[in-house]
Amino acid sequence: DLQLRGEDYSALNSQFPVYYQPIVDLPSGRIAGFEALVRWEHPQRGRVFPGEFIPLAEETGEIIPLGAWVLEEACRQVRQWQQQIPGCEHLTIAINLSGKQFNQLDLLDTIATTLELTQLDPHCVKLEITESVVMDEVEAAIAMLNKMKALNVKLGIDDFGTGYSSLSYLHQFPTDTLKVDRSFVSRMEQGEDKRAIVKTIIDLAHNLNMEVVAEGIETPEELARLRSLACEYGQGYFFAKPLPKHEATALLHSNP
Ligand code: G
Ligand code: G
Ligand code: NA
Ligand code: MN
Repeated sequence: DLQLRGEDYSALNSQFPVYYQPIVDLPSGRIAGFEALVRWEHPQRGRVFPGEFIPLAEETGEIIPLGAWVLEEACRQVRQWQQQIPGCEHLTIAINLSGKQFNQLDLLDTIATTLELTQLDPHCVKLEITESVVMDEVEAAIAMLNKMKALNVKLGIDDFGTGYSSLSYLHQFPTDTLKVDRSFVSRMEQGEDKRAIVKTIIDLAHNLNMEVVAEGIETPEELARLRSLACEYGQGYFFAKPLPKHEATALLHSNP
């Protein structure tokens, strides 16, 4: 019963609000940006989480207009924060792309049009593709990533470590960031061997000139360890859950 029309923005705004989870610069503790995470406020069922409806939207193709909506709404919002809140001039926004979006050449036009419309600096936009999507058809993925890179946006590999990355390909990806999957972060306190995995991923990323975002930071111990491993950015409930836009706005005002 997911029914969407790309042009129906007022319905999209109320039924598919975009939430924002802070991404923190670990050395300074300041908010560097947000990840956009869509929700579905279903008129009958109440709030539905994306883990449930994104796969459905992928199957039906609705992910194309829904994804375009999230991209536009999030870019517009971040541009507004940059302009209206002192110290937020360089705020970034990370946006998830599904496999179906990534495999459509139209995506390039959608990105270019959205950047033009919202006047957001492309360097402030980071598009996240999961490891399993880029590894599905590696050569085609590299070609697409290079076309996206030509639009001057930043690129990130999401959920790193959960798929089957061929290390021989990783250096060919024009990506700026690796996101360490939260399953690795949450296991760090279980022992030295678990910590070694996180350290290895971070060192690998740095050797490939990529920055690292650690997902799912929930405790001060995890935060301290990630700082000591020179991880650049962190995200997780320790800092904040995904927030509706007015709460994210309030947080930015109180966290200069
Ligand atoms: O917020 P939650 O933990 O339920 O999100 C689950 C997953 O849904 C996330 O890992 C993310 O990959 C996916 N997701 C959230 N928002 C979007 C979106 O706008 N587009 C796509 N393609 N996936 C999203
Ligand atoms: O990588 P992906 O796009 O799937 O990750 C985003 C999802 O992770 C979001 O849906 C968000 O709700 C969830 N998330 C973010 N921080 C934490 C955390 O600290 N703990 C847990 N369990 N989930 C988190
Ligand atoms: Na993500
Ligand atoms: Mn992830």
